[in-house]
Amino acid sequence: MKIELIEGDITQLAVDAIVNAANASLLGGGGVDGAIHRAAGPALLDYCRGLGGCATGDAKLSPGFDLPARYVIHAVGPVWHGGGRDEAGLLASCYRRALELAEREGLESIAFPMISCGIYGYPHEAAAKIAIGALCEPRPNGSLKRVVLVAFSAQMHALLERVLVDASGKR
Ligand code: AR6
Repeated sequence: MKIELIEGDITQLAVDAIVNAANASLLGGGGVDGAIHRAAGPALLDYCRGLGGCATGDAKLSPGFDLPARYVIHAVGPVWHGGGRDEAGLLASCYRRALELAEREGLESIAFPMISCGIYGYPHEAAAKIAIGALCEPRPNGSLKRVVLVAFSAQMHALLERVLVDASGKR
């Protein structure tokens, strides 16, 4: 699977699902979570109240309501505590679980933000390697045809481009 890099606002993307960098309550917050709830409208929060939260490293699906995307997959990334609390395993798990949910629904396109790279403080280069590693894992017979990784700054876009080139050199 080829990963597509985009610099911009994930809430604007007309893909089957956008992934949210949520917290365990699934009741909204700042960063990309706040932007997704604003763009989706209040029905998203009402729906999320019924989901009963989500464990770190896991993900849950909701409709996209007023978003151009049909679904939101709410993934809960780890807070960075220095690396000794299985942050890397939990972060990779978010990407894998979101892909699994998308494929269970038969979705063809999905866009991810850089989970844990804002308020949760994950070091960007380490997170980029984990994200790209997880998104490049083979998924035989999966439905997804388009996997997009969204950078919210030119700096993040340049970092992702570099990590992606390094990763493809190793395959
Ligand atoms: N489109 C794409 N990427 C974005 C957007 C956007 N509109 N807005 C921010 N980013 P963060 P976290 C990038 O902080 O670190 C919330 O309060 C941002 O630049 O949104 O996983 C939740 O409720 C960064 O690279 O998520 C949790 O409590 C990346 O998205 C907590 O923050 C993730 O930054 C989760 O923290």
